[in-house]
Amino acid sequence: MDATEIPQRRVPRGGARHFLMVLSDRTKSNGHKLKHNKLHLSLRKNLITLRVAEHWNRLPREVMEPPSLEETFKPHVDMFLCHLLQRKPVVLTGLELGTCTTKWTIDYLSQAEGSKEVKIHVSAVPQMDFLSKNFVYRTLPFDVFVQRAAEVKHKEYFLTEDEKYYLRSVGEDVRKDIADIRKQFPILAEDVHIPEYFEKEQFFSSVFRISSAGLQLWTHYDVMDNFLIQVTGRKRVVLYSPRDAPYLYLSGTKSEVLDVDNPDMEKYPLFVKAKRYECVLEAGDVLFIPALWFHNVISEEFGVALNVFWKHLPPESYDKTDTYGNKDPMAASRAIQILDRALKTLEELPEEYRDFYARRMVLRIQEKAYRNDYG
Ligand SMILES: O=C(O)CCC(=O)C(=O)O
Repeated sequence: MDATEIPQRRVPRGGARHFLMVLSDRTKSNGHKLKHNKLHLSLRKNLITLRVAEHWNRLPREVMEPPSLEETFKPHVDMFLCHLLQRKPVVLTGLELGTCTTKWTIDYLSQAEGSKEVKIHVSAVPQMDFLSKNFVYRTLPFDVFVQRAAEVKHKEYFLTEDEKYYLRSVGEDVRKDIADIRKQFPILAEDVHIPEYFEKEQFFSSVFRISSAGLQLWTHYDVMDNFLIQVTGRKRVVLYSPRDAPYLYLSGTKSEVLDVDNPDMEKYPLFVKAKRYECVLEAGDVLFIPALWFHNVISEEFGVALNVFWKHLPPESYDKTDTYGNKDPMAASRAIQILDRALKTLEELPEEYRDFYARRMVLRIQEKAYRNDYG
């Protein structure tokens, strides 16, 4: 495929221009081409519209008119492919997701999967913090959990009468098994049609998520591509590019900055430099979150979501012990270990020399490993 510029008239005005991009020659020659063509064919079977996560201080986004004719369809598919290949988040609306979007009421969910036990997060505060672990894990029958997550004040509770609940489904054995809604929630799985925008062999996990209104999930990245399918309830997602990692005060895959709306600027002065992208997912919307993009999620309403991770790197790149899709690829972990050894070696030098050679090493890393085409 030749380098293709998205036609200007197809792109929403305002913030969306931020994502306007060109498929470069680099993607043409790196082995994505074949996949892209195959993907293009399977995409054409589906009708999608696109909205683009926009920079927070830009104009309100515009929703594109749903394409109804074949001739208006191709640019939308191309636009999605651009986001996929250029590793940019995008909101897809109007996808065929199955009967879940109409069926999944609180009563239906409770009846469908009954009283099987689920391990959940329970938090006395709306902002859950994985690093300080300000929440507890508890087990409840699924139907009881759903009722509790849907209510604001509880008669029965673990911590406080207005505690919040969150389910992130896991495999049978958390250390070995991967979350797959077809295995853990087989009845509900029947109601979902997962968008077929990747090859079957690339599938990694389908994670069922149910959240109380108001609950906020810490900012983190995952190492695989991901569709966040918002089945019911409204959810706000704030995203940051992997390039802004230096401003996010990372601890592993998570950011220390919990309150992205009112950050402590004394503690996190560089956070202001991170460019914030934001979208609000309505029921039936699907957000494509590319691997390594940081995301912070707040459920504005009680909501049910499914997120589907797939491997876009060769399968051997991933850590085989990773059941969550958030362990760094093998080569990245090895490189970080080597860096740690190099830093240990620098300690053999007096401070003046250590500082000088550390700076030279940074320059070398920048020169050899940084992209210069980051859009
Ligand atoms: O929607 C949520 O509750 C969290 C989503 C998330 O973290 C993800 O899609 O990786």
